[in-house]
Amino acid sequence: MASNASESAVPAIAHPTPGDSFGVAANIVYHSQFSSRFSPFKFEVEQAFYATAASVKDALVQRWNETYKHFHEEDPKQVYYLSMEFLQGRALTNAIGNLGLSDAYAAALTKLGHDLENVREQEKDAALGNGGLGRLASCFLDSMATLDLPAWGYGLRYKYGLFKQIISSKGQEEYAEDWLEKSSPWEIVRHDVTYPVRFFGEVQVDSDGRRKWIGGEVMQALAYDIPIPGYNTKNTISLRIWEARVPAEDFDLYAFNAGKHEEAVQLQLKADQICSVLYPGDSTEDGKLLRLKQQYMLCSASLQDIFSRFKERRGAISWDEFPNKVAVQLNDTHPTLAIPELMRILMDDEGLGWDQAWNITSSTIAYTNHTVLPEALEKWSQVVMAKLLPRHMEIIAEIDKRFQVLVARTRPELESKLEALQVLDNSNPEKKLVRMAHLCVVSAHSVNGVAELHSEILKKELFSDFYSLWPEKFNNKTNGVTPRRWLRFCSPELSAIITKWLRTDKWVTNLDLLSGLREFAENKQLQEEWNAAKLANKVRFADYLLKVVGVEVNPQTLFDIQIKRIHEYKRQLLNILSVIYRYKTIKEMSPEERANTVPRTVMFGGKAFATYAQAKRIVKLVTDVGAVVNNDPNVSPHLKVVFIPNYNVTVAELAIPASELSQHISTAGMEASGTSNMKFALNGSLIIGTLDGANIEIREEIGEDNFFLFGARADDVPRLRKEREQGKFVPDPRFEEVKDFIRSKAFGDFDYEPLLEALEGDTGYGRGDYFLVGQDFPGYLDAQDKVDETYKNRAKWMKMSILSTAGSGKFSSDRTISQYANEIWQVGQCRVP
Ligand code: 26V
Repeated sequence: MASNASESAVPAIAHPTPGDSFGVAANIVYHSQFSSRFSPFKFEVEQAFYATAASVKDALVQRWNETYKHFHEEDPKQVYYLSMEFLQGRALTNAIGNLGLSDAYAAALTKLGHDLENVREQEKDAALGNGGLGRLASCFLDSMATLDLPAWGYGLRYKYGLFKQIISSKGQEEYAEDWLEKSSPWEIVRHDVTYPVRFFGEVQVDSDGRRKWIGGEVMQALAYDIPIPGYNTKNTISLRIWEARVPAEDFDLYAFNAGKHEEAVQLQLKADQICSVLYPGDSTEDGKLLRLKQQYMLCSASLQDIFSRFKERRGAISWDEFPNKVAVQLNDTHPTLAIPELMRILMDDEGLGWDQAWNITSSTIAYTNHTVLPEALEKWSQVVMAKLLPRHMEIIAEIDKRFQVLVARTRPELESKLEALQVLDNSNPEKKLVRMAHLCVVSAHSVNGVAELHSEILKKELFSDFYSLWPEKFNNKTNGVTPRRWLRFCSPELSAIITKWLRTDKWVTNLDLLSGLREFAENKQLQEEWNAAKLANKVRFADYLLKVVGVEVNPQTLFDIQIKRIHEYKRQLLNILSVIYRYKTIKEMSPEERANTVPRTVMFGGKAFATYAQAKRIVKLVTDVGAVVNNDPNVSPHLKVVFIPNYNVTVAELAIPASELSQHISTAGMEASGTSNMKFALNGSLIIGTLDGANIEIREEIGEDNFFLFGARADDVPRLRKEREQGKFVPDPRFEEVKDFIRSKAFGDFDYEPLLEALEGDTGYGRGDYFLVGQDFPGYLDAQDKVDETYKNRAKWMKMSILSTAGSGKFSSDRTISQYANEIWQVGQCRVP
C-alpha cells in the first residue's frame, strides 16, 4: 500500500467528472493532497475515505449546480419536504452506485493500494433521526431525485444525532454520537444563505392595526447542503440542514473586554444548544422549550428560504401564484409551526388580509400523520408558546376561533364535541395546550396516513369528526423504501441474480418488474442461486457479528431477526417470551429430539428511548436470556439469542439481506405502517406478523400462503382489552410457565417484576397487558411451529422467499412519491438534460 499517495504512479488531477478508473484515481490523489483534512503525507484507509468522498462530492456538486440552474430556468412548482429527522446512514456506496461509478472507484482504489470494501467502512452514519419516520424521509429524498422531481428536503444540523447504544451488564447505556467529529465530507456550507430567526419578544400594533413581532433574541440560521443524487439521472437535489448561530456583530465585545466573558457568550451558547441534540429530553420545562425552539428554527429558516426563491424567480409578485409554485409537506406534526409562520409572513411582512393568507397557507401545506398513539401526539403548552412565539400564538388562537365559528355555522350537531376538536385544549385551566395535530388537520389541504389500515383508522377513529367535515382532505399514501439502498446496493449478489433472471436491471427504477420472478419461483436452478446468495449474505453478517459484537453464530441456522425501535407496542417482549419457551422445550428434549429441531439464531436490535424504563428492561431481558441460552452446551447448537448493539442504517444494510425470517408483530392497529417489513420482504425474508400497518398490504401482494400470520385483528383489540380488564381472559398455561421461569431467576436476579406485572390483566399495574401479549401468545407459538415445519422443506422455503421479493414491487418509495407528487403536490418532473 502506498503510504503517501503522491508517491504512487498516479498524478494528482482535479477533475469533477473523470469517468474512468485512472481519472478517478488521479482525482482521489489530488484530494488526498489538496483538500484532505489530514496530513498529505499519510494515505491510510481513513485518509483514503475522505479523499474518495471528496472526489465523489466534486461530481455531485457539479450535478447539483446544473440541477439548481435548470430548476431556476424552468421555474416549475417545487415541493419542500420539512422534517425534523433524516436518517441518511452512509452515503458513499449509494453515491457512487447512483452515479454508475462503483466499478471505476473500486478499480481506482485498488490502483492506490486500497480496497473499496474497507474504505467505505470508514464512514460514520448520519443518524439525524430516530427510526422509521426519519428513514422514510431519506428514502423519499432518494426517490424524489431519481424521479427528477423539483424537490428539496429541509432539516436541522444536529451536532449529536441519535445516541450510541452500548450494552453493558446494566443493560442499555447511551453515549453522545458526534457524527461531525472529523467533519462530514458531504456537506457544503452556504455562507451566502443565512436568515434571522427570532425568539421571544413582543407583538407591536401599528396605527393602521398591522401587527408586527419585534424584539426578543435573534439568531441566525446558516444553511448546509447535502447533495442527494438520483439513480441513473443527472438530477441531484438538496437536503438543506440549518445550523443556529450568532452573527459576529451580535457578539458583545464590550462585555467580553470588560471581563464579563460568560455574559458575552450567552447568546452563542443558546444558539449552540438549539442544534446540539436530536430529541433533547422533554421531561423538564427547559427541555420542552428547547424542542419548540428547534421546531421553529426549522420552519422559520425554511420558509424564508422558500420565499426568497419564490421572489427571486419572478419579477412582479402575485401572491395567488404561491400555491402554484410551492408545495410544503409536513413530516408529522414536528414542523407544524410552518402554518402560523406562513400566515405571519403573508400578513405581517407582505400585508395580505387573513382570508387571502389563509387560502394560500392551506393550499400550500399538506400533513402526514405517522402514529395514532396518544402519547406521541404533540401538545404544546399555550403559556410556553405565547412566551417563545407570541405572534404565532395569536394566529393559532385566531385559527381556533374561526374553526369554532365554522363548526357552529355549518355543523351545529357537532357543537357538543367541539371542545375535543378545537385546536386549543382549554380543558385544564392550569395546563392549557395547543393540539398540533388538530392545527394541521384544520389548516392543511391534505391529511394522509402511511398505510391503508392506518389511514382508515385516521378517518374512522382519531380524526373521525374532522373527516365528516372535510372528507376530501383525507387520503392514504402507503409507505415505500428505496430499492437502490435496500436491495441493489445492500445485496449485490441477490441483485445480480434478479437481473439475470429478469434479463434486465430496469427493476431498480421500476420495481413492479420483480413480479417477473414469479414464473421462476419453483425453478431449481434459480432456487439454488437464490439460496447461495442468501447464504453469502448470512456469512457476511456472521463475520460482522463476530468482529464487532464478539458473538459466534452459525450461518447454517435459521436467521430470525427483529430490528426496530424498542417499544412495548412492537412487542419484542412477545418474541423473547417465545424464545424462552423454546429454550425450556429444547432443554427438556432428548438428544434425538433435539437433533430434529430447526436450529435458529434469534437476533434483536434497536434502541430504547433513554427515559423509557420498560423498553430498557426488555433490552436487558434479551441480553440476559442470550447469556444463559448461548452458554448452555445442550441448547446452544439449536438456539442462540443475540442482541445486536447500536442498531442503525448500516447495521440494517447488513442484517436485512442476511435474514430469512423477520418479525413484525405489533399489537394490531398500533404500527402505522412499518417500513423494515418492506425491506425484509424485498430481500426474500419471510415475515411472521400480525394484521397491522403495511403488513396487511404486503401479505396481499406476496400471497397469504407466503406469510406467517397470527394474532388479534385491529377491530377486536378494544373488546379484548376490555375483557382482559374484566378478568375474563384465561391465559395459556405456556404463557404462565414462561413468566414463572423468569420469576425463578433463571436469567439472573435483575428486577423484571415491572415487565411481568404489566402482563397481568387485573393487577391495576400499568394498563393491564394493554399490548395483548398474553392474548396473542398461543397463536404466535403456533405460527412459529409453522415456520419450523416449513423451513425443513428447503424447496418450499426458497419458493416463498422468491415470491416475497417478487411481490414487493408496490413497496418502492418511487411509487409512494409518484402518488404524493400526482395526488397531493401537483408537481411534475423537471429532468436536467
Ligand atoms: C413516538 C413516541 C415518542 C414518545 C413515546 C411514545 C412514542 C411512540 C411512537 C412514536 C412514533 C412517532 C412517529 C413515528 O416515528 N412513526 C413511524 O413512522 C413510520 C414512517 O411512516 C412508520 O412506518 C411507523 O409505523 C411509525 O411508527
